Amino acid sequence: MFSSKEEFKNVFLKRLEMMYGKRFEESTVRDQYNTLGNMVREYISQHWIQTNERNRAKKQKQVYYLSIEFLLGRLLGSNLLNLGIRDIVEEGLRELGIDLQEIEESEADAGLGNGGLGRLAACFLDSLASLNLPGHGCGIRYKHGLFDQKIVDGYQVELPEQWLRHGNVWEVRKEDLAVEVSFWGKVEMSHINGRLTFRHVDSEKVMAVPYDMPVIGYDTKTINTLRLWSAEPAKTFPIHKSVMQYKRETEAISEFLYPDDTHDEGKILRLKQQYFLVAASVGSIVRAHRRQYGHLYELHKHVAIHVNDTHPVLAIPELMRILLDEEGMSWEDAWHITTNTISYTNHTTLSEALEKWPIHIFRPLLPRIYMIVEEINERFCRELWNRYPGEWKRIEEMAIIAHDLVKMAHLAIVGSYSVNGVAKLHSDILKKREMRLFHEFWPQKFNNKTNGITHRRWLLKANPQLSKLIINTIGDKWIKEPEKLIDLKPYVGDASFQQELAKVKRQRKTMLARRIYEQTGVVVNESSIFDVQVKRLHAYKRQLLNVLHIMYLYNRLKEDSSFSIYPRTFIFGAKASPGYYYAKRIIKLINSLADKVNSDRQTNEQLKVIFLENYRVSLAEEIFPAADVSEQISTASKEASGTGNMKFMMNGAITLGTLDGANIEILEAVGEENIFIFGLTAEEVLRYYQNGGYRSHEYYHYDKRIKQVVDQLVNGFFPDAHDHFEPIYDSLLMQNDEYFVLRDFASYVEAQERVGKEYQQREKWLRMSTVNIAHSGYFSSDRTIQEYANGIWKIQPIDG
Ligand code: 26V
Repeated sequence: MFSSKEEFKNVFLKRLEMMYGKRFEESTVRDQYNTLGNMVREYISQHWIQTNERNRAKKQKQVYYLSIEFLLGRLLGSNLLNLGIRDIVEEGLRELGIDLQEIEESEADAGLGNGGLGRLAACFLDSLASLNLPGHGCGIRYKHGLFDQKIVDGYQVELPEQWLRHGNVWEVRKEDLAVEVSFWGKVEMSHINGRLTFRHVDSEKVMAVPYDMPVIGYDTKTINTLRLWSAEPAKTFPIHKSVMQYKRETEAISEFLYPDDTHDEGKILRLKQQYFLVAASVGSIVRAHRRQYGHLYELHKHVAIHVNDTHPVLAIPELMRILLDEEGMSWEDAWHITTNTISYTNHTTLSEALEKWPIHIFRPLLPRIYMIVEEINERFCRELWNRYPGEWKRIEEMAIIAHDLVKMAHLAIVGSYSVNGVAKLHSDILKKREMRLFHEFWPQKFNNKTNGITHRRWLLKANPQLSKLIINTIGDKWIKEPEKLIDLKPYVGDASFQQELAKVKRQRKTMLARRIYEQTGVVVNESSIFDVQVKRLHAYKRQLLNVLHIMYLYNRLKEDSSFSIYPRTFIFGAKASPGYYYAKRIIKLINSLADKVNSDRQTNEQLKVIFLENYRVSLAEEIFPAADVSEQISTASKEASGTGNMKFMMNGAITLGTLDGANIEILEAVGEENIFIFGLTAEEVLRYYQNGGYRSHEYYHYDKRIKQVVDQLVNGFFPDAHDHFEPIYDSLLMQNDEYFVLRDFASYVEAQERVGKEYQQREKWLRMSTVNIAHSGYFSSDRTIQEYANGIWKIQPIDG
């Protein structure tokens, strides 16, 4: 686009005047942002076209990653970075008196996801393009992403998110590629030329209009596509409904992202969203394939469709429907193609998150799809019967449809050629427990792909200070090959490297402290330990354990004058699902504790508690680089992987965690002297669940520290909360503490004491921090995506 900053400035000024009809001096930050965005779009357009042309010409296998969520965050900064023009742009703008950072911060986060699952999808897109792999995302263009969180009097209040308010420079509406999606109606059967045929009639049509966004790889010519579908009224309106009602119901499909990441609410609109995504995506994939190859018999050789969790799993019956009803294939041929095209990732074993749709919702909304699911189920059960004659119980447990419910995970396993978990422990639990019977039946389908994160956003972009230090120390090869970060290993004990590392961390802590002051008015001690827990609020993630420990520290500081600690700043960020009342009470608890602790002159030199509102991707980019301690304290076996743990590690924070999810693999990578592990193992937890034997009140009675903090939830210690924390108290004692908070308390306190001690051994701590950074390359999503490409999708990079 421009090889020098002079050239950039000229083009920028001219473009700004052309777009806005005003001089640069009168332009707003938004004008400048849009100008820059448009320049980038224009710059990449040729490469985008060429990538698509090359894909067609070379007939290379393509992968389509179907996901109900893509949590992208801001795009200007990462696009400039991946194009390698960020420095020129920054300098050029500086000479014009503009701060690039200010322009970047004016961009709204594309927050089309809840948390881990959606952010993983976004990291995967970045890695696919950066590895030159032909892989595209398919999702929904929600008008409103995950709600904005405000904290009012310590309580969470949700506001509708409005990322499209000022338009979206990164998208291209492609009306000509719209796809019609059918709901409701009935299925007519008839015999044509001796073949039973099915017609879906009297249906209500919805138009799915694609908005394409370019996915720009780092230092490659590859530009992949993220296709987001928007729901609009179709050309033919239904006759039995008012125009207004039809329009409202249609547009509702892509209006809101569901703000829940566990409870399957069984809402009809959610099933509509799922089928809408699937029908539009599979429809456009198949149409493109048919145009190029003339038939669909070899679809699986040219296309891989990946379903991210069970939400897009209707891709299986939808593809079957097309092959059977539109292409006239036999069931056997259609099934062969489908089950060699679709692969599936499981992201959780929490039973409340496993999707099950009641037949009375499913069948009327999607009558033909339901028939196909029924047929898949019948054939599958017959196969089971042949293999396990007489084993009714087993067959009932494995069936796709049972007790008037359609089990989406079962459909996913039966209709795909690969099923993977997202960390070793999680995949083992799937094989040995959650999906044991399926693993017995199809052992070869199951595999593990440990999650990763894009080091380009989470290190290179989020932490330019640390990136620069790493480049000055070992060069820049790690940007393309993240595992080269291991070259830092010789510097773990290097005094001057340590000094620089400490300086970088301090600088980032100062920056975060400024943000904390802006948002909360609280001044934090920049040389205190920044101890951070940022993630969705969930009982199993145990923010409560963190809180109870802080209460314990506070009590000791108040009561025992000989007790002192190295100063700590506990930082939280978390959104609670609007209907998850327990989680909302924990948010109030954190804020009540913050008020109490931060205003106590006796302790607030040593202890501060901060709740940062509206945790999201852009805020995360400020938090990870400033963290000293990474809290990963879920009940073992519950957190499938975690990916925040990897972002912290890559930025030099030390994990304080349970033996859960990918924490275990972080431990294996860094060694036990470079991580703080505590608590029950997954096996111990699962044994308790199976055999009983845990009585939380024993821990309450025998450990004075526990009794004191638990009592403080209800004894007036938090005067502004009245009886608001009673359900938390009850969960710990009356409901026997389902997540083993009290069981792990002592072990957690002890691990926290080690953290405090070792932090003061500066040289040792910096050594640990360096070891963590050095070993973080394995957790780049480049490694993960390479494993998917080789092991599951069988795709090759696009050359030249
Ligand atoms: C489930 C549901 C259920 C219905 C309401 C809407 C909704 C939205 C999302 C989900 C999926 C929850 C599963 C999930 O996010 N799992 C997380 O996936 C991460 C990436 O693999 C992993 O690191 C986390 O440990 C895991 O909790």
